[in-house]
Amino acid sequence: MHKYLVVSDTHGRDQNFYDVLDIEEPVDGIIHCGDFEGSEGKFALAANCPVYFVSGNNDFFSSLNRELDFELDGHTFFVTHGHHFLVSMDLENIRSEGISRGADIIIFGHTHRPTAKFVDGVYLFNPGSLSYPRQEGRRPSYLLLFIQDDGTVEYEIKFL
Ligand SMILES: [Mn+2]
Repeated sequence: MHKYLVVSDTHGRDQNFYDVLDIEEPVDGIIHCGDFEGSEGKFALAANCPVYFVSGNNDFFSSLNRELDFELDGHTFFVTHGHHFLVSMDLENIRSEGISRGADIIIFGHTHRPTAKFVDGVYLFNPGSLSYPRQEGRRPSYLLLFIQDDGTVEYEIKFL
């Protein structure tokens, strides 16, 4: 079983990221869906595992990719911040883009609201924001992704 930490939208307010690392390590990978505002290098250094980081709409000078496609544990991932796919409106654009890339796990941020959906064989995950949550109750949120040895996906949205 592999455990992945999924976070987003830290916006330069970084302590919650380090707190979550303390709580959740060891993890097999960290996915950050963008809007670091300058902390991506520090986060990569703090991680003791592979990192999958993309830039967000507030990462103006970042050299990170805006999108990542990769394979992990028999699944095809598509990770992007989401603003180019208007994820604040609905998830159809990002879903169809991910499917066209062969992804079955699509991960994004930007809305600062945690989401987890599984529709027609495709997962859509948004960990929410660790720094500026906007959902009801406004607790900083993140997502854990567990992939079993047989490929089974499990997940948990957690709050600080
Ligand atoms: Mn943001």
